[in-house]
Amino acid sequence: MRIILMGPPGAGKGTQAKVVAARLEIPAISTGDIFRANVSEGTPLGLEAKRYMDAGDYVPDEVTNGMVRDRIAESDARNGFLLDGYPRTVAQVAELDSMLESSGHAIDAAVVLTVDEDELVQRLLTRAKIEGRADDTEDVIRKRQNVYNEQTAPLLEVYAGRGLLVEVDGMGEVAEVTDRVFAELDRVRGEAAS
Ligand code: B4P
Repeated sequence: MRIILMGPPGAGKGTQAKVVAARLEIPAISTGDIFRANVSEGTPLGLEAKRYMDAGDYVPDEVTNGMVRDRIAESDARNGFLLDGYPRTVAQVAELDSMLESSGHAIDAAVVLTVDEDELVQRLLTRAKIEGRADDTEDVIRKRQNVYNEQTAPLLEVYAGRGLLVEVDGMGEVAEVTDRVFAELDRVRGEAAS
């Protein structure tokens, strides 16, 4: 399967992506994780990305698109992949469409995790205490929520219009959310097979 996992910061994309992808035996491709790995290795990409991430802004599309294009061309992504946190802008949707078109593939589902705003902020503040991420301070969390609402929330309409949007309640225990994601993916697979 080729799946997009969407949702506001703190919705649990990264958390669910790992479990879902492992069970489906496809790679979870997290743009946030790739950026953070580059930041900690001090690569030129990491230095560029860090400026934006620390401020709660999105990394420019040109940088992000090239990185995803290279990653999904790798052999482990040939039979499917789960994109965690990409696309996040209208321009990224267009770029992903072109990547898929050139390989003759299509997205099976765009899963969006929905979580109350208070719970989102609480999760990120808790993560800040545990992981100390530079973009998990209260000001930057708010900035990221705004950037999501302005730039990424409109993408839900795009995928709904294509009949690919699957909404999953992201509140509750991690395992419960995973079960809900699989219930929806099973339904999508069932519909595709019939
Ligand atoms: P991401 O790494 O994607 O991070 P995120 O949106 O903050 O978090 P996510 O939703 O994955 O939450 P998580 O599972 O960790 O992006 C970081 C930055 O990278 C962006 O701000 C941007 O600058 C840049 N970036 C990434 N992709 C980009 C793109 N395509 N274009 C441009 N820039 C891009 O969960 C959060 C916390 O909640 C964790 O501590 C977790 O343990 C906890 N949690 C998860 N599920 C829970 C549950 N059910 N109950 C309780 N807690 C839960």
